[in-house]
Amino acid sequence: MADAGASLRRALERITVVEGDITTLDVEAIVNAANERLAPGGGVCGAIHRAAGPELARSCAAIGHCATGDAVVTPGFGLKARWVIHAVGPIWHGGSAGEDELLASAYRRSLELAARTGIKSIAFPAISTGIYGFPADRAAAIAVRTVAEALRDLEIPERVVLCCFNATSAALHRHAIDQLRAKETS
Ligand code: AR6
Repeated sequence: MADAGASLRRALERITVVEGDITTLDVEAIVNAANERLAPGGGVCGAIHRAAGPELARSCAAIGHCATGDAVVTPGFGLKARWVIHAVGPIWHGGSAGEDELLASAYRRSLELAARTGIKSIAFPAISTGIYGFPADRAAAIAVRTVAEALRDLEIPERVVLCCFNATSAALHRHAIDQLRAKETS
């Protein structure tokens, strides 16, 4: 068990939390908090589509659909990032409809797809915590644990940025990292 704790702590060192606009980050891929139809929407999705340009919507339309908890990849077009991974998180229905597992799956599938695509650095927004209404503290704990556990098994991405849109969200993610590190050290 000591080895498992040490490898999770090493994985946590590959995760950084930043506060800002994900469309401006200098990473190979950014993750979009998408919907199942892969249609341009509001929130971070709207910002990503605006920054990437209309080719992104055409590329999404050609793929057509992505199930909740899953992810697909397109080029980044006008973005600094070469790739966009479109991950569909769950809509919050109170917590008894498998939301936790579906949110974890959206993060895990994004990282697996990134690894298959050869992506070394990737940034995530706080999936589902805006328009989809997932409680931010609960989502931060799931995001941190899922990313750390997935990185334990993946050589790439080497670096994962959790890009938070405000100070409260950044504090929740930093707290979740501290909690997990403390748990794995004790
Ligand atoms: N950079 C980083 N984070 C951002 C940005 C940005 N530019 N803009 C917003 N956020 P949301 P969801 C944060 O609502 O809850 C769309 O219409 C935001 O503060 O973007 O998964 C899609 O098409 C929040 O913390 O995504 C779907 O239909 C987080 O990003 C639906 O909304 C996620 O908020 C998805 O809803």
